[in-house]
This record gives sequence, C-alpha cells and structure tokens, in this order.
Amino acid sequence: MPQLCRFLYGASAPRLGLLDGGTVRDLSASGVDSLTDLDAAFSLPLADLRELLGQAARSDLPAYSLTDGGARLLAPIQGQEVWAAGVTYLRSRDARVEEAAEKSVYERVYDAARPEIFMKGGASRSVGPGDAVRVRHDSTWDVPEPELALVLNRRLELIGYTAGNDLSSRSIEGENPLYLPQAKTWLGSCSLGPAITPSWERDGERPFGINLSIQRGGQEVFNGSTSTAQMHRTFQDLIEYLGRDNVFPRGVILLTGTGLVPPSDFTLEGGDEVRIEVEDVGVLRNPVLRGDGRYALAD
Ligand code: DO4
Ligand code: MG
Repeated sequence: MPQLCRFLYGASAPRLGLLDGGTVRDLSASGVDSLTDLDAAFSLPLADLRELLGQAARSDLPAYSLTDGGARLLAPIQGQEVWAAGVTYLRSRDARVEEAAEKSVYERVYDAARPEIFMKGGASRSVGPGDAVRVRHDSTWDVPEPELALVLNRRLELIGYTAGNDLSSRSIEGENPLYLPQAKTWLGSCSLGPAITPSWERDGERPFGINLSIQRGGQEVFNGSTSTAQMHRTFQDLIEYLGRDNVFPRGVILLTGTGLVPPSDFTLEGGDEVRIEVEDVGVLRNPVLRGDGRYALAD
C-alpha cells in the first residue's frame, strides 16, 4: 500500500512523496499545490486528499530510490503539533505506579473517563528515520515508548497512521508528576516515521501489532511486542478529548500511549539503537545520543 512521506533528494528542499517499498514518487511533480507539503495537504478535507492522492498515484511521477542513497526519508511532520495520550495500556499504568513517588494519579487516570493527554512538542523536537533521538543529560532512567500515532488533519479527521517514539525520562517523571513536561519534551525527545499509512488503506478497527527492539553493541538487549488490542481507550475517544475546546490549524499527530516498558533495571545508553515496528506502517530506527545539555539550533 503506498504511503505518504516527506523526503529529501539531493540539495533540494524537503518534498512530499508516495512511498512504495524502497521507492519514493515525487508528489511535487504532480502539479497539485496542495500536495507540495503536509501543512497544505492537512488543510484539505479527508475525501479531497484521498481523491488527489489517488489521481497523483495514477500519474507518471519521477521516482527515486531510497536504497542507493539518492533519497532520504524525513519525519512526516511540518507545522503539526504532537500530542500524546498516556496510561492507555495496563503495562504503562503498572510501570508508572512502580516508578512514581505519587502512585495514585496513575491508578485513577487509567480508569477515569478523561484520558491523560499532554503536548509532546512539534517538528522542532522531533526526528525522523535514521536520525538520533537524545536522552537528557540530567536524567538517569530513560526509555523509548513505541506507540501507534494517529495523524489528524485540521478538521480532526483521521488521515492515517505512523509510528512514534515517545522517549521518556522515568527518573524525572517518577520524582514528581508535575515534572511531566520535562520528562517528555526536549530536543530529540520524539521520533516519527517512516511514513504515513493512509486511513483509507488500513482498517483502523483491526489492531496494529507493535514491536520494540533495542540493540547495544550489536546485541539485542530488549525485545517486546504488544498490540493496540490491549488499549484501554478507543482512538475516537482520544481524538474527541484532544479536540475539546482546541484547534489545530495545521493538523496534529496524536501518540496513543505505550504498552511496552522494558524491565525496571533497564535504561537507554548513548550508542543504543531503537527499532520500532508498527504493523502496516513500517520500521522506525533511531540511534540514541546522550545529551550533554548544550544544544545548538541548526542554522
Ligand atoms: O503519565 C505519563 C505518560 C504515560 C505515557 O506516555 C504512556 O503511557 O505512553
Ligand atoms: Mg507515551
């Protein structure tokens, strides 16, 4: 199934593409303005985007290979905010209760009608396939959180699905739940990709399998799998709460929570590689860097 992606080719600006296997077809050559970037595409109603992408897919677009180094995938995000739901799986609830000084907030939110939803950041804090995620220099206990991400347009229609890593500091959140923004959001704390599987190509009622593998020095140090069937909330419920009294002019990406938490004696180290696979979305791989607290903005 062709997926929507952002990619770089040569020295040109990022473009939108249709990803099929190892090949990207260049949507900027379609002549359709709304397909030049995600901000424009996500301002369209879902039915119009579907129609335009269908027409583009049938036309003769230049194609570039991802495997010969010609084209490179980028995180599928531009002006969108990234929000995240939490404690949507029993495994996440149990891990927070174990790590937290204040346990009852996690027990209560798991069963409450209102889900936990927090702002994770946006493009400036997110990286794409192959780019490094960072653990904070002032954190001592760090984990990846492999999550299915819902991609929503400005009307909060479900455009598609991608994979996300809600990289988190367990030491900072465990000390005090009011530290959540610092435990969740910093430079390189989110990874997204490899591409967006359109919602009309994948039955969202069918659960998505999710696998997490962490490599260290060529050895696998963690492997686990779950499925969105284990979620304690529906996608629609999360989207409805996200949209309450809020607007997302360029659309929004909503991480749906983690059902995979490595054992308590595990923490990420610089040099690790995190590999997240979401069924019918693909594999998102990122090396891990340990931050030193001195981050500069790229020019
Ligand atoms: O309360 C902390 C955040 C939980 C979370 O991110 C998750 O369950 O995925
Ligand atoms: Mg999470």
